[in-house]
Amino acid sequence: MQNQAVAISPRVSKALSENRPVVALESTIISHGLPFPQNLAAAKEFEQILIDAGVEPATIAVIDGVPTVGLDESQIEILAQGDIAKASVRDLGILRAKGVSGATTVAATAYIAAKAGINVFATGGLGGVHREFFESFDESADLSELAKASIVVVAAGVKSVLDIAATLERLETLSVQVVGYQTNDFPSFWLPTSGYELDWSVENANEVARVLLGARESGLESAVLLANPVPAAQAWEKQEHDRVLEKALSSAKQQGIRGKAVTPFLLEFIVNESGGRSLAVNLDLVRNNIRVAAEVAKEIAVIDG
Ligand code: PSU
Ligand code: MN
Repeated sequence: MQNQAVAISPRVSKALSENRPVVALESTIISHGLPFPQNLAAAKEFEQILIDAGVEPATIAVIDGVPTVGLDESQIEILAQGDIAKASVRDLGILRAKGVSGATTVAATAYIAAKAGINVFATGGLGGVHREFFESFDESADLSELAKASIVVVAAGVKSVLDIAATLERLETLSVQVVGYQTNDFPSFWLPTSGYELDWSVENANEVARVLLGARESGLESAVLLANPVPAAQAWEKQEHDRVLEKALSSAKQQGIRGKAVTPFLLEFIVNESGGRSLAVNLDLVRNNIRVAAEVAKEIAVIDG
């Protein structure tokens, strides 16, 4: 495996070579986005949802310096213990030089998955432009990397701890193709809506597949961000959501949290302050995104197979 740009597990490699559907999953959500031990159970469950749908799961992380596509159980356990670097694209060379492991963000996962030839990637929420950007200059590398990865990313929009309007503007500037899944209202993670209207929506997985292939036929190299709202029955209650988010933001400010620590801090604070309610919604929306991603991957395999 040495000197290999990306190490692909035999299962994923076989599925890809046989043109069977594969869905990539990120690992920062496991190490920094969900609390232990729920994260370990969730990581295994996420893969199982894909297996049950007849799709090969490809959880992605950097293992001992090597970007790895398709993890085994012991590697997933290491991620879930949490004592691992959060890795974006800029960290890949450093991790490789040092031979250390890292959990990949949406940015790094999309980058690696696209290199491996995977067409679909499911996550929870995308990083974005933080509020008070003009003081912090904090914009997630998720946005600029999606400009360069030809892959469908299924996500429940972005959290309203971010500046949603600014995030959508940046996605436009970066030519990331944003489409709502059966909606024209961009979802805001725990809530199915944000009030920000999207230009385009798609009705089914087949249409999503054709959007990705249409983009490639047009010579586009950017991602398709499929904005998939959490079902209304599973969403967080708006009033409680607003209260907890307000508190999380002021707490981050008070404690001077900066850089890549911001997103994990907010997520952990919100889980605790909501008494676990936000976590339940978070898990439901990821499950929902994975199910949709599985359907999209199957449609691409049929059309492109
Ligand atoms: N949003 C979530 N859960 C997460 C993340 C974002 O609802 O776990 C993670 C993803 O891995 C995403 C990363 O790529 O945080 C973004 O971090 P930053 O804002 O530091 O770029
Ligand atoms: Mn940031």
